Order: sequence, then C-alpha cells, then structure tokens
Amino acid sequence: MYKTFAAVFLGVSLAASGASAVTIGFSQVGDEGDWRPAFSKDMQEEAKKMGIDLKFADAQGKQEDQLKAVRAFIAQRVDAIVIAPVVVTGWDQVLKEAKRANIPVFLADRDVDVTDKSLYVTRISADFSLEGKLAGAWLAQASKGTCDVVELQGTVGSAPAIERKKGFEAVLSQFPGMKIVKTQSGDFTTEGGKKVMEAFIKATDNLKGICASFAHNDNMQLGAIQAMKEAGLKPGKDVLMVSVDYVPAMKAALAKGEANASVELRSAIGKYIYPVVTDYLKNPKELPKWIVIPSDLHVAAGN
Ligand code: GYE
Repeated sequence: MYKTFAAVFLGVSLAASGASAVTIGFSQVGDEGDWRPAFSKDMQEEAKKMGIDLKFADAQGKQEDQLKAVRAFIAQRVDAIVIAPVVVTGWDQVLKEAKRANIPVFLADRDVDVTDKSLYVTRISADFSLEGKLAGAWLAQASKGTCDVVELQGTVGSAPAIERKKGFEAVLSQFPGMKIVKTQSGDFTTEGGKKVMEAFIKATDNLKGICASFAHNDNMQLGAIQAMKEAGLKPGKDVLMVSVDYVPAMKAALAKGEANASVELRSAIGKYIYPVVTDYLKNPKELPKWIVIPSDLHVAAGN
C-alpha cells in the first residue's frame, strides 16, 4: 500500500516537473577573479535544485561572445534569458531581437545602459554605488577624513567599475582632506591589480604619502598586496586596504592584517534570481526595474 502510494506520488511529481520544466539561457561574463566562478557555480547548482534546464554560456570577458550566446538562446527558443553583461553599452539591438521573439530578458549582477527600459523585465543585483559608499565611509572614519587614495578600477565600462567609483567619490567629496591621487584599471583580475600597483609604487616613490588603496574588487587588491610585499611595504599597516567582494582569499588577508576592510558581494544569488524569472513566466506582470540584493561591510579586527 505504502509502496503504491510512493510510486504514484513519484509519478505525479515527475510528470509535474516535466510539464513545468523551464529552460533558461544564462550568458555569464567569464571567470575573472574568485567571485565570478562562485556565482557561476551557484547558478548551476540552484538550477539543478529547482529543476530548471540551464543553458550556460561563458563569454570569457568578451561582449561579442555574449551577443552570440544571446542570439543562440533566441534561436533555441528558451523560455527566458538571464544576462550578466560585461559592459553597460551595446545592448539595444540584441535585446530588441529577444523582445521580438517574445523571450523575456532578466539582468543579473551587472547593468546595461539602454534608453528603452522595457527591453528587459528587471535587474536583480547588489547596489554597486552603495558598495563604493560603504568603502568610502569606512575609509573616512579610519583615516579621520584625511587620505590620499590610489584606486584600482574594474573593467572599463562595466557597471561595477562605474558605480563603485561614483559611490566612493560621493563620500570623498564630503571630506576636503580626502582625494584619489592615482587611478587605473586592473580589469578585475589579480594579475591586473598587481601590475597596476607596481606602476603606482614606481610613480609615487614607494607609495610615499599614500594612505589607502581602494580596489573595485578583492582580486585586484590581492594582486596589489603581493606587489606591495615584494616592494618591502606592509599592506594593511603602511597603507589602508579596502575593496569589494569578501571572497575567501580576502577573508584570509583580513585575518592576517594585510587588508583592512571588504564589502561583501554575495555570490549565492541564484535563490534570488530564479524565483523572479519563474514567477514571471507563470504570471507575466510588470516588475520594478531593479530588485536589490543587500551588501555587508566586513572589517578586520582592530580596524
Ligand atoms: O565584484 C568582480 C567581478 O560584476 C559586481 O565582477 C561584479 C564584479 C565583482 O569580476 O569581482
């Protein structure tokens, strides 16, 4: 009796999941840094848990690859498309094609800059400008409002590089004693951050007079830490180190006192993204253009 019931129940639930299996095409930026692969893994695991058929495309940091992936998803007639866009520009045409094909598009993580906001349903992501503000506010208190900062920017033209810079500068503008004295892109990678910091070290006679390094992500800051150590400097002591992501390697650097603060960007966000998509597919209705995922500031002991 029990067996029969279990079999029937199993049959019903399989049929139900078969009938409602949703196919989602996800165009991911690439695998730069530690945060991005953690996000990709979460999206794949969460899809499995929810019975979503996920088509995953890694663009390796190239927008042309993303455009191709999105067009392939349209040709395959997926139910929905999720994009984490490399840069903000260049999206109008392909989003129009998706709209014409009646396939709803959702943005995850990074933003796009399109005039017609109806080209996507909503964006689910953290507030990058707030992350920049949190980093700036922490630095303002740690430096008592007087600080010459070197900045390691993320990928040029990407939403997090634009917004984190804006947020950080908004706070600095309130403190006449705080300013960015050098800024350059390290493309969100450890190697990029290391190279940029090496150049800063040369240009400033071993970071003379520099009070802080603000990096748009942890991996660049981890590269900067390496460069500073190789130059005989003490990151976290000679220079205040503040960045964004809070990846495990940065947690270790904070614990060692080689970094001072990091704003957490959550990577396990499939649980926020997929329900928005699947609910919309069941019941398509207008959503706010931005669903915000909270960010947290983590500060090393003694800071
Ligand atoms: O901070 C960085 C990654 O798009 C907000 O991309 C994300 C950023 C993240 O490369 O580590």
